[in-house]
Amino acid sequence: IFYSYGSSWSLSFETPCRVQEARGIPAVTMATEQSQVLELFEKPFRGPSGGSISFPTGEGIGTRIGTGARPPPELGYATSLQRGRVFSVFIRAHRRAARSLCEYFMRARNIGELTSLANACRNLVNEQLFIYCLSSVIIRKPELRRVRIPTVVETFPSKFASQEMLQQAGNEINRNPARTEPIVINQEFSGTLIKPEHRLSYWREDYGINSHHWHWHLVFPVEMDIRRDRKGEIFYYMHQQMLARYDMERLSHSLNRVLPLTGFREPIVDGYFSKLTVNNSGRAWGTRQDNTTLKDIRRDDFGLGFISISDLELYYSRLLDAVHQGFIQDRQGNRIPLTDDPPNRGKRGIDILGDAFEADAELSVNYPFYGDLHNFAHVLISFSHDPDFAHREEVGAIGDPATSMRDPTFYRLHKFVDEFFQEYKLQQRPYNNEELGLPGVRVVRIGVLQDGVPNNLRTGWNQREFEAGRGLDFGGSAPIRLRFTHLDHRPFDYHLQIMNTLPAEKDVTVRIFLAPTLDERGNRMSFMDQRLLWTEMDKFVTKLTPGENKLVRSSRDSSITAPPEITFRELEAGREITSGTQAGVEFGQCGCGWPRHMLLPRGMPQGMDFQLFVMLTDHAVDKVEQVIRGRPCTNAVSYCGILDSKFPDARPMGFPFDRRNPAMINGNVIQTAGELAAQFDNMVMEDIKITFVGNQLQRA
Ligand code: CUO
Repeated sequence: IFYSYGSSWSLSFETPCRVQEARGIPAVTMATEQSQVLELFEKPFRGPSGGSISFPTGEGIGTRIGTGARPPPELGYATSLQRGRVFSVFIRAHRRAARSLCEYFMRARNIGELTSLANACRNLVNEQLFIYCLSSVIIRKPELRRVRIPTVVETFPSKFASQEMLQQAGNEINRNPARTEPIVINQEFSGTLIKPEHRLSYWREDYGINSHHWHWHLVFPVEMDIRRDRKGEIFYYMHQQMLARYDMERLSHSLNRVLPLTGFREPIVDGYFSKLTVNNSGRAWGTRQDNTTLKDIRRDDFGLGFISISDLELYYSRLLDAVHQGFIQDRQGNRIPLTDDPPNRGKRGIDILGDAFEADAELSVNYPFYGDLHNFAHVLISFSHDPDFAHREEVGAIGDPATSMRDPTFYRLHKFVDEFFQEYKLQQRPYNNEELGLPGVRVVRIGVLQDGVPNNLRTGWNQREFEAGRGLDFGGSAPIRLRFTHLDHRPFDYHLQIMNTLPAEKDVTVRIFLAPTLDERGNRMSFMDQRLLWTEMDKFVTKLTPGENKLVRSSRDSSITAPPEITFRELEAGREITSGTQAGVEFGQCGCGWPRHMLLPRGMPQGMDFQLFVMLTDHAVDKVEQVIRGRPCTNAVSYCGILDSKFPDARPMGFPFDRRNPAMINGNVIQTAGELAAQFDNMVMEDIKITFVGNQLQRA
């Protein structure tokens, strides 16, 4: 079959149970399977003797604590991680353990077998590793596609709510075990506003973006023998887009765009104190003071040998050489050209560089030479407070994808990573008229409409509750509900008026971007200055009839967002999909995707100027022929791809803003995005405002 970015007009909603029943699988079987899975995910820290947690002995890796029983050999390295400690995909020894455990789970042919395998090892392996591999296998295996994974916010509430909050809740339950009404605690953030950076705490500590990042790294794992189409490129693009969104948010607070780390020898300006615990025993994440200097590390408790800053500098220098020389060398010394215009749709340079920089030892062209730069950088920063385990301190929050986006330094690190990719991108030729244009198709007008108001979008605070008790060891029958305050907006529609002057129908890809109009100084931006602020809002395919076409597209159908997190309670009640455009379980989400409530930047109370950029391209050029296998996970395609299938847009990710602008078009000098749009009928820009109304946002 042929698949591409979906059009919301052609798909209807169908409940999962109906889909399954139609295939002869009774709903009751599904419910039983789902409840078996929920049982595996509930209270992951409950120990072999009803909740005990093992404390580190100082040896960590290689030390097995728990039942005393010898682990079965088929678990391989899976038991090499201590229980009660952090599991991090940024650490190679942990990835090796994950691969063993995932391979062990992959033998399951159905939910019953998975449950048996899981119950046989759950007291022998690290709790976070256990949940990671269960989640990974449930997403990957076609035989398990009928069940859903509950939100990681409820499985590991200690990664999303402060120890103080959870402790208060526990105390309340202890005081009154018969309590039936929920305990509601309003969220507090980790810092105070005395530090201007903390104006962004609500954004960095949002449960949705952190959950997305956890899922993203679950779906695009490193060294797990899983092949994902354009993985290196999507690593670059998804993180670049998160930075663009962060910068939009910063400008909404009159803060400058984030600055990159300038190397590994300068003090790290921003500290971070997460207030979170890594498990229910109160073991805290490592913290970092402002202006901490990085040091060489040796953390045998994490299976990390000696990692020096010089190693990272060497890797960086070699990678930069590759960019500047225009080729990268494999282990046999072959020179592989780096270009984003490879012949015969070969692997793009950005994809090769992404694999080498992240890095993935199995995908990097030369892992021993180009190293493990990005992962090591996470590791080095996450151990900067205790590089040699002298203080027996735990890894910092930047060492785990579920918590790393809380730390302001995450963005400086990833800005450093992105500057490398941009160094490469700016060496690519600009797009030409043929690539940018679409003769015969004209975008006449675009705009947005929210609650009947044109081109002025409102954002404000909303709240969402989760049951923390699902992931905690304490508490009786009373639900421990946590109420998170988060940014949100009312849904809105894009309205597009398009003229197709061709004599026939035309399939087009509609690309919608948003960027702030003004820079930090209040000036309009050049194309090159604004280039990295353009955030993808939506991308979809539609068929234009000859003549005038009026399209209405809902913000809810965005190609970057996922539907709201699914809770234990909702899954128990049989809810699998609340809304969305994809039908049935097999086209359901896998948790990856930017949270819908964070689609818009905050804007300003007095209104902030933004620009919408809409571009139509020829779908005949964009399309990718492919067969969808397994569970496609087609939500948030632009950030998460389609599982086990090709990325459904042949153009470079970020097109057309991933490259420098053409200097001239049709004899006209191009210096701004507006000047570019003015030269092409298939592009248009529109000024809009985003106004932050605080608590006045009506609940959606
Ligand atoms: Cu997602 Cu560094 O890759 O955090």
